[in-house]
Amino acid sequence: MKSALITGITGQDGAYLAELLLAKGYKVFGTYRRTSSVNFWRLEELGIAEHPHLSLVEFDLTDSGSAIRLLQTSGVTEVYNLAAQSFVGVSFDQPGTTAQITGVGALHLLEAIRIVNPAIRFYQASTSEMFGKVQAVPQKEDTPFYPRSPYGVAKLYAHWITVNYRESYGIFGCSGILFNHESPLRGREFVTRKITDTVAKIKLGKAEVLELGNLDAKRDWGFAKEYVEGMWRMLQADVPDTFVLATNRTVTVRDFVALAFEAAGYTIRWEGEAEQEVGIDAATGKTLVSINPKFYRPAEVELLIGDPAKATRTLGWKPETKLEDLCRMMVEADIRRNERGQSF
Ligand code: NDP
Ligand code: GDR
Repeated sequence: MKSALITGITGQDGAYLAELLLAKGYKVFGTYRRTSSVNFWRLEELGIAEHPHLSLVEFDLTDSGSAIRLLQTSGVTEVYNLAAQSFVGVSFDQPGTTAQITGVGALHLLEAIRIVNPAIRFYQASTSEMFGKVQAVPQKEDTPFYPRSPYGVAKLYAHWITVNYRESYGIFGCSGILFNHESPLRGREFVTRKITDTVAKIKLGKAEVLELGNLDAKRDWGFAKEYVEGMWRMLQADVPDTFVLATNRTVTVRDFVALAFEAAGYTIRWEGEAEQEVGIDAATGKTLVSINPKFYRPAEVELLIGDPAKATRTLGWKPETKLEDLCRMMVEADIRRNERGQSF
């Protein structure tokens, strides 16, 4: 039986990857943090929390000794490092913690692999945030990096240390440069889920207005469930490498807002500019969207659009779900959750 370790199994990607690996017959070890309240709602929604081949183990990525013990006791042959302080906005307020978890955390796992069993295959969850300030479009594996947040800088360290351990010690380390990917399991602090959850609340009369920051940012948004398949394919390849996973389509936050309201039966008309911009319900004239500058970031990534051609060519991976369908899936899931009074 193949076995894998997933750090960050309580997050969006961790839950989908666990579901995929369990379906493929893996024994899965998933790490979660010791906190005052448990956070297994995603595993529960997917119906895998009690799976007989799933072991949940307490672990913090900042503790290098436990990384070594974890690999010794679990005996896994694949490690997927998905754990991170993954919210770009928070990384400006907590740059040190972000560096320790999101950056140096990857080193702890690579060192543990080097010490315990250098044949273990390693996946690092890299990000389009490493491209940051636009140097070229579409962005691909050889586009120069220019991160624009402490999160992006930390991820760049984790990316390069993965490449370095591949080249220095022959470790099978893959870096997946994934563009934004969303789903009904996305955390509510990220913009797509904040939008779909608030749209659902407005529809049900539980909220009045959706407050956002920069509506002009453009993102290449795909469906998370398809992206975890790409992670797995990277570790099954003949040679370790770096791959971009993206849809090659970019859309503004403003257009995603309009799509989400449309999925709930509203048509949005935009009026005003910059901080005065509002989104109005075309049927009633009511303001449904407004700008709150507290959601602006000190430095912004304006435009992301990725070219996944290498992953398609080498791994046979390609995105399938259209953004309109993904957005509708998220709005409908949030309407159901809000109707049931669920708050995650
Ligand atoms: P989430 O924020 O949903 O999940 C992050 C996970 O990391 C959670 O399980 C969290 O645990 C865990 N974690 C945080 N800090 C620590 C720590 N100190 N020790 C151990 N675990 C910790 O992220 P996603 O699932 O969306 O993303 C997965 C990975 O992919 C992340 O590394 C992210 O940066 C990266 N990425 C994501 C993209 C996306 O669009 N989703 C795009 C590109 C890269 P807890 O539940 O306890 O907080
Ligand atoms: P991002 O995702 O920073 O791209 O990082 P997020 O959804 O947080 O922001 C996307 C864009 O929307 C703008 N924005 C807002 N964002 C949030 N969160 N809240 C708001 O109210 C708001 N208003 C406008 C942001 O300024 C930004 O331009 C995500 C994370 O999953 C990272 O871990 C991952 O590496 C990258 O995607 C790829």
